Amino acid sequence: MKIDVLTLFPGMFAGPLDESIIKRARAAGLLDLKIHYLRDYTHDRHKTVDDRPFGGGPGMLLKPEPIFEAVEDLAREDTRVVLLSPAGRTFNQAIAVKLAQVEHLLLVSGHYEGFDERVRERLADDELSIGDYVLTNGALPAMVIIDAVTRLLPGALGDETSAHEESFSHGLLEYPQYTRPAEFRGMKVPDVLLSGNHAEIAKWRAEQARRRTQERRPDLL
Ligand code: 4FV
Repeated sequence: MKIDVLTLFPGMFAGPLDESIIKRARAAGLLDLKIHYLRDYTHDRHKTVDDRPFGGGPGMLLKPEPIFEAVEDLAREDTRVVLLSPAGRTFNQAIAVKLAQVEHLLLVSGHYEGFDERVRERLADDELSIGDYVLTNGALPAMVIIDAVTRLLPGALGDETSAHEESFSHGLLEYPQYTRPAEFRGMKVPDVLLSGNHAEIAKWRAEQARRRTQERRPDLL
């Protein structure tokens, strides 16, 4: 999979995407990730990417020209151009699964008060928000999406099954899990998990996942 990111803060991407599973996926050629600096698509001495909103109002907006030039430079036929903004549909596991099947993803991360509307109208195939809160810029949302999508790429996770047996994979929250020691500070692991009776264990886990989802996220049911 190829992911290109357009951002005003390329430095923010150094670190989170150079560790663990993402690092291995890049080294194994499962993910071809490139970060692009929006100011590289400007032509004036001040490398201007923003301007005041027509009609007045607080703050600045991202100008259309640098973003159009960047997308026209980086996008191919099969590219899915995704804007990151609080006005987007809320990102979730189902969307991550879909995006993991895309050949080429171009993530456009916002800043200031947002994008000139013509970027949204003409360039965006999709617009995603990682949650109903306002961040300083779209770099973290881009990293969140890259992380959630990359781990779903075949071969990215050591044990493929883990991607199938996790929260949201069946629309439910995950069941409680335990590892050794079987007793810790008087807290015992549920006997059913020590029974070796896999049918009973599966039944218990399904009950627990439903109960936890009912309690914490009835909206998922
Ligand atoms: C955001 C979000 C987000 C809004 C103003 C960047 C900031 C600035 N992006 N999910 N929540 N973006 O808060 O995606 O443009």
